Amino acid sequence: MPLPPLVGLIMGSYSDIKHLEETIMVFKEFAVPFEARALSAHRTPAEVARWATEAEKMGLKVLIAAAGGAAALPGVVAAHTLLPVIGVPIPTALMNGMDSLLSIAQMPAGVPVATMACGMGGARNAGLLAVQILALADPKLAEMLQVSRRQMAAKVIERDNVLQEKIRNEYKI
Ligand code: RP5
Repeated sequence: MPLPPLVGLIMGSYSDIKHLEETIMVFKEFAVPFEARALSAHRTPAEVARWATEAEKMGLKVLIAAAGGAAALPGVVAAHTLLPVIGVPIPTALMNGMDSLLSIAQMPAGVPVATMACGMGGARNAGLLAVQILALADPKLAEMLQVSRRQMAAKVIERDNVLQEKIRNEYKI
């Protein structure tokens, strides 16, 4: 039987899913059970309110809300719950996602949304921040995060060595 979801991932439209693959990869990597919904703050406001209001009762511990353009979804979700809400700005054709980023980041005092960067990095960081929040109460997840950070650092060092060799060989310096 699948484990009950701990993270709720909500997106403003099914069309957003292609920008959230990195978030889902993080859940796979850390074996974190999650549920995904595509509901709009503007087109289906009642469903969004119901989902966000019931999220804590459903056992979810952290929510990720992604939206593009007039991206009200993360703020609306945050207005209906005390669970931490991570906002992911979806890139847009008109303004490369600057519209999404500012809509999500500029929350009024009292209702915070932890806003990620726009683009692939932000989508991955949303998943990682959710895992870090869960890891506060889960030492196994915390250890997995430590391993992941060490692996990331090792890759950077490896590329640094490659760079130095390239400079020596190609530029003869
Ligand atoms: C936002 O409007 C969604 O999050 C999506 O990024 C954008 C466009 O939605 P669709 O018109 O593709 O459904 O609410």
